[in-house]
Amino acid sequence: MNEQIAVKDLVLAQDKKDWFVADRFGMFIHWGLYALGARHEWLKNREEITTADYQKYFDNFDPDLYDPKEWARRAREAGMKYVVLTTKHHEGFCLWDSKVTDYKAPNTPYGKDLLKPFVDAFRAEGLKIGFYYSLIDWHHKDFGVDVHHPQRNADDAAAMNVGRNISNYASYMRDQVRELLTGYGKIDVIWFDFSYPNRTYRNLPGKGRQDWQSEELLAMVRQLQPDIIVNNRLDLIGQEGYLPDITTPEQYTPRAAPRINGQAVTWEACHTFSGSWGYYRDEETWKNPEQLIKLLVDTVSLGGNLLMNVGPTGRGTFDSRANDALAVYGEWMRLNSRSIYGAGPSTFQAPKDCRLTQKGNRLYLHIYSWPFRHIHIDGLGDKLKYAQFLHDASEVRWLTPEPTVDSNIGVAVPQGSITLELPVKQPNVTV
Ligand code: JFZ
Repeated sequence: MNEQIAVKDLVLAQDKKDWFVADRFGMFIHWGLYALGARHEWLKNREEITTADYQKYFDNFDPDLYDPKEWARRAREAGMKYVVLTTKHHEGFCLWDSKVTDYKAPNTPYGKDLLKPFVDAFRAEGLKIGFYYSLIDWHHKDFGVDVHHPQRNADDAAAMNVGRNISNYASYMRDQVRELLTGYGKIDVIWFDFSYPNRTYRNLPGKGRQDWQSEELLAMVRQLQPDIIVNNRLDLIGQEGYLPDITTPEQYTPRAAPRINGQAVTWEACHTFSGSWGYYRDEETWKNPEQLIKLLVDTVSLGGNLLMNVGPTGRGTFDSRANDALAVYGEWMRLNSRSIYGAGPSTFQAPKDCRLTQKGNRLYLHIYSWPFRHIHIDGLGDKLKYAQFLHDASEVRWLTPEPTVDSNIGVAVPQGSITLELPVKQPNVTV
């Protein structure tokens, strides 16, 4: 490793992230050979499938209905402003025409590169482009059997590592990332996944920054794409002066905005429609419309972005459940996106069963459970100039000071609170 590289010099300036923070909502896409297995993108690991047995997916990969223009249109209509695509997931299969491997889409029955048309289509719809690139690679000959490897339980697991040279793999990754960051114009996000340096299983190790040669990889990324946002999974946290550009909690909405060493950080929650990331035909854990909208609002109210995942099918389509979920976002965002784009956490305290987002001096109240007529908000007394519903711009009136009625006797009403007067019946907010 090049000792000259100081990771603290590889941190992206905050203003380069302004677009990301304002955009708030992106589409994650997990697509690879595992779409054919249609039972989780980790199936090679979960079922301990050998590379020879996994070959059937490569030999049958032919997404004849692939139409990235349709994907891009659906993403834009859902209100998503950027996209992150798995150019290579843990299985090692590459969607683009990489010069350093044969394990790529152009060598399958499909016979063509999938990435260039993807990038063109999403850019044409005005979305920013992100590439997910897996650090884990269960196909590469120099990637040793480790705690997460499909062959971790093989009797000869340790012996299988003889002759494997992880530094060849690190150099292969740099070659591939160089291809990705030089062949497709300006790339806005790169999402490396993932490090597990301290895990062990049956004497098998984990992998982290020494294996990936993370400093060198990151330095190369910065040199090729100076404005690119790099996620936090290179195992560099804790290195002198280093802060990741974004922090990426996964399938988990934190109770408060994440911090590193007490410092607020730019962050992005990633979630799925169905539970798994890759297309999973029989999964029964699809989120309902209310959960979908709340994930977005919860995240933005804590100052984060939401990266919501679709797992396309082996024919290259979004299945109907994914399209329905995207339409839920589209319908909601058409009327409510003002509370999302450019918005963030509020300086005011959200009332019970509510979330607040704020953009400048505009406060957005998201009511999760419709009350009988009254919502009390503290601290707004002399600040509130006008209130309206977002969906139809109809006026909402309020009482200030908050009335002191019999039921309030003995209750301290905070100074400066107001009481919104809502209709008894919740308006249909998606008309
Ligand atoms: C990773 C991938 O394994 C997964 O398939 C998907 O791509 C997701 C977005 O990222 O998921 C992880 C990453 C880290 C852990 C678990 C799942 N971890 O550290 O336990």
